[in-house]
Amino acid sequence: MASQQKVLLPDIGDFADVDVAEVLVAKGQRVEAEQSLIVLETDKASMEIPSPFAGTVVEMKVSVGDKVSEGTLIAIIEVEEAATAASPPEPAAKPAGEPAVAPRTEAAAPKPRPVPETHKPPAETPRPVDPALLVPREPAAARAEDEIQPAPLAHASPSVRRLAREMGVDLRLVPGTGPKARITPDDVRRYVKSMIEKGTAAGVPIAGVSVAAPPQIDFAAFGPTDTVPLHRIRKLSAANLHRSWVTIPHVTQHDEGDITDLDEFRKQMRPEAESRGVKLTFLPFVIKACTYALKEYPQFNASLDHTGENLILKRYFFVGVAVDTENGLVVPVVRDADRKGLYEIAGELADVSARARGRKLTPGDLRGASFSISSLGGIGGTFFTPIVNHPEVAILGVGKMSWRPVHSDGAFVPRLILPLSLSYDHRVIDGADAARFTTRLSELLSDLRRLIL
Ligand code: CAO
Repeated sequence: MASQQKVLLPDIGDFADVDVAEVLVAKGQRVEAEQSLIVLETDKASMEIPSPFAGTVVEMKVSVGDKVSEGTLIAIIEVEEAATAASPPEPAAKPAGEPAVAPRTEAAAPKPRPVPETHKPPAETPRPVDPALLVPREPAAARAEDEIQPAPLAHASPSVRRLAREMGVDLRLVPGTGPKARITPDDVRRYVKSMIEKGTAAGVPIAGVSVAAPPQIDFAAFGPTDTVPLHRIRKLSAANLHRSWVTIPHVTQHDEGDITDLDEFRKQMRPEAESRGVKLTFLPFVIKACTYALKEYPQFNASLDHTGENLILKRYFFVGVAVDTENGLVVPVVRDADRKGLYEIAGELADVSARARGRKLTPGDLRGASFSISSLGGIGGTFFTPIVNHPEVAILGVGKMSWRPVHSDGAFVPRLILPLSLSYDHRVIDGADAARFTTRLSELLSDLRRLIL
């Protein structure tokens, strides 16, 4: 005679509403006692919940994404008469505090073992687990893959499941080459390699794209806090910055420009600039020098097309300038900067930054940049790593100039040095080109006469 037994979630310590990360068995499947049924994940740990007895799964009552707590009905298992008359597996002699539910390590994973034939299993008695022994959480696996019809379940050991999670692989998509199509570690690695060869550039979701949700933390538990809603501008720029950060392999090339002569010239021109109603800061010079360098190195004034297979070189030079406002960062654009003089650029810069701070920019002011500059020099600091403003492929960061002793003709002389940090998309720009670009930029800033050559 067979009877149907409920499997309830045992005591899992101080956790409640825990996410079901994986369901390891399916309706109709034969399970052994202590065979893992589901995997739970909290922000600190993941754990497998084993079956208290052998039998056939009548129904799984939870699915991936459900939240469960102690006592939640997980599954109904049909147990043979002999098995129902058996006791739950007696814990073997083990040190105090060892969890009845094994942590997710291969060594400690629950091994299936026959159920002794003397007592009825306390099917509805949750068993305790020591949360201190739960292993740290692993990143959740990448899920969506459309092109292959996934098998309903993957046969794999806990260590292979762990490897798959670390690599962001959905095991249901991995063909198993072990006995009874069991998935081996090499199968997982082979699958990742084949996905990379297929071209992650084409958008195959793989490690790194799927990330764990941030944990909800009650900071008030540590001390007083204030909650300030993010301004719409900050939320918009946050989304763009995040996309750039995760999709563009960034490298930053640092360099310096000797702007002693440039600064001398700027001071000389200041009265004339003021008579024209503009303030001549360093930035117009940097913008102008960049347009020259961009013409010589067109791959910096470019975008990858949507296929990721073509580089679009732009023959217009629209320079985006990051402007710090009280509500967040905006990047208005100085159009055709290569065709404008320093005064005109200075005037436009003052205009767009004033309108940015007064929230008077139009969408057209923010569109079309082919290269960007982020200048923190007026505030302070030396080098930093600006984030490329997608779909551009490079951005120049400008730090605060300072007087430095520079060795020249056998003596140290004071020179005014401007820190430059060029971040670029390494998919389309090589480090050697970046070094050439910043070297050229530095030359142009050091000797403005080169701009008219
Ligand atoms: N080194 C030293 N001093 C500098 C300098 C540098 N690299 N760059 C500018 N300065 C000086 C200017 O000469 C000016 O000094 P005076 O008033 O004595 O002439 C002062 O700093 C302020 O300049 P400014 O900021 O008004 O003008 P700007 O043309 O240099 O910059 C703008 C304009 C809009 C870029 C700037 O105001 C700004 O918003 N910068 C912040 C950008 C930002 O937040 N980037 C970060 C993006 S990533 O989060």
